Amino acid sequence: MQTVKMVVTGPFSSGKTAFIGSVSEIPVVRTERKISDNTRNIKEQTTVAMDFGRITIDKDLALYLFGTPGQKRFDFMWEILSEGMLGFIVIVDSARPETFREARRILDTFRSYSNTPFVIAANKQDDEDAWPPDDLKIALSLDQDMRVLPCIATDKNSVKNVLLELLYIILESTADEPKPKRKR
Ligand SMILES: Nc1nc2c(ncn2[C@@H]2O[C@H](COP(=O)(O)OP(=O)(O)OP(=O)(O)O)[C@@H](O)[C@H]2O)c(=O)[nH]1
Ligand SMILES: [Mg+2]
Repeated sequence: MQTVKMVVTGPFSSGKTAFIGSVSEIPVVRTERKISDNTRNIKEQTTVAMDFGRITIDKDLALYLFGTPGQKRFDFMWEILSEGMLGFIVIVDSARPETFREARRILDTFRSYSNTPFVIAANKQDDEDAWPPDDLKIALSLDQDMRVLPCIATDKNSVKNVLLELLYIILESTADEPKPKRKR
C-alpha cells in the first residue's frame, strides 16, 4: 500500500477540520480545545495541534491528511506537520476577505518548507458572500498556473475533488520517466 501525506492548512476558521472530517474513513484524530480568548466569537473550538484523517483511493493507495492549527500562536506545529508531505492544500474562507492576506502568508510559509505541489481551496462556496475562485486568485496575487479550486468543506464529494486534483498533480510531478511518445 502506497501512502501519500498531504497537509491541510489555512487561516483560522477557514474549514480545515471540517475538510478532513468530511472524507476521513477513520474517526478523525482531533486536537480541538475551547477557544480561550473568544472575543471574535466565531466558533467554540479551535485546533491546537493537528487533525489526522485517512482516505483510501484504491486498493494500493491511501491519503494521510494532516490538518494544521489556524491560529498564529500555534504555528510552531506547521513545520513539524509538513515533514515528509507530498503536497499541501491551503483552505481559504472565500467569504472573509479580511483573511486573504493571512492565507497568502501561510501559502508562502509552506512553500518555504518544501517545493511540493499545492492547490488553494476557495472554501465555503455555499456562502452567498463567497468570492468566486477566479476573484480569489487575483485577491491573493497568485500566479496564473496556481490552481484555485471551488470547495465546500462540509461536502464529501467537493472535498474529494480537491484531493484528487492535488493527487494528480503530485503523481504527474513524481513521474520519473518522460512518458513514451505515442505512435501514430
Ligand atoms: N457554510 C460552510 N461552512 C463551513 C464550510 N467549511 C467549514 N465551515 C464551518 O466553518 C467553521 C470553521 O470550520 P473549522 O473546520 O473548525 O475550521 P478550521 O480551519 O479547522 O479552524 P481552526 O482549527 O480554528 O483554525 C465551522 O463552523 C464549520 O462548520 C463550508 O464549506 N461551508
Ligand atoms: Mg481546526
